[in-house]
Amino acid sequence: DRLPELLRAMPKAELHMHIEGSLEPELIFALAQRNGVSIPYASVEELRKAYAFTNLQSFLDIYYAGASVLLKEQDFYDMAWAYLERAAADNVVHTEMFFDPQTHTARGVSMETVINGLHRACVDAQPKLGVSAALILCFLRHLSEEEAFETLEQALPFRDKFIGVGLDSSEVGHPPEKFARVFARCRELGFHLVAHAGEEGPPAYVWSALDVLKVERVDHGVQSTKDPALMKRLAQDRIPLTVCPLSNLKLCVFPDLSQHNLGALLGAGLVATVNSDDPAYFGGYMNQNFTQTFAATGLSVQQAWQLAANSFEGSFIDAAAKRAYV
Ligand code: ES4
Ligand code: ZN
Repeated sequence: DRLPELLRAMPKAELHMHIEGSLEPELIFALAQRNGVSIPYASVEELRKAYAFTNLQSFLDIYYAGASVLLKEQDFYDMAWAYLERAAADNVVHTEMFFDPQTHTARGVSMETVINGLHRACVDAQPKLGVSAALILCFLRHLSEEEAFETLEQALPFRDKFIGVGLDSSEVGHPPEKFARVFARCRELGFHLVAHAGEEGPPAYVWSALDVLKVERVDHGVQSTKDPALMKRLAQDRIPLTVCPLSNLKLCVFPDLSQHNLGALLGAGLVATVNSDDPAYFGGYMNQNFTQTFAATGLSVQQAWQLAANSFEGSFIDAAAKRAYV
């Protein structure tokens, strides 16, 4: 069976990963030591054992704790570089990385430190790894829209270093429309717009991400299959869904990978893609997401090529470069 080898070898784009979710326990411990930060785990093994989640919130609590070791610009560079090396090993040739500035500015780390460290790794990735890398700033939806506006203000001096904005963190109870005004402002400023919607939340949140926030892409969106009218809209407008199978498995969105609806999304003609989300926490980078999902669901060689083509179609690379891949 040569399908796993094809899945590993095919060039692909990653459109949904949180750079803070690429921090491996070993790097968390190394940075904690380097910065004199104490973390409530005695060892790498003990920390890894805490990676047993029941839902999104149980993961987010540990994810924010892990990010507390990041203080200096070099820490952000080292984290991004470790991910970019893993991405290159999986034949990811383009990646759009989310970052959560509020997780850091709330601890007294400056926006400049965060963005400069991450951006320097992105710049180095093209010549050194053959990976083109871009950044998307995410607002934390459990915080207020006013705090999102303050974050945008702090980031605007560095606007040439990120290509878009997104919306992440605790979904249920924090619908997209809570951020209508700040997304309208980001749209005026010319940023690309994406939002997590329909990960745990209802199809109504996907509708409002599209119609209120006017996002170009929906992150996750797997709950959309519950609403036939929404499926039709996503297919007609070719709105990409950035699906994260191992994340969905680990956060119990699906009881088993064999129950995942990626095949149904592709079958309905949607521009679905495969992504790693928080690879250090969910048990796999890009190629593990592809190989495990294909093994569990029986997707075909043709669907492998479709997913690779979708990843470039859904990306924010310029139109001429896109045509070379799709
Ligand atoms: C996230 Cl899986 C997921 N969902 C929502 N927000 C997030 N931030 C990091 N990973
Ligand atoms: Zn995510």
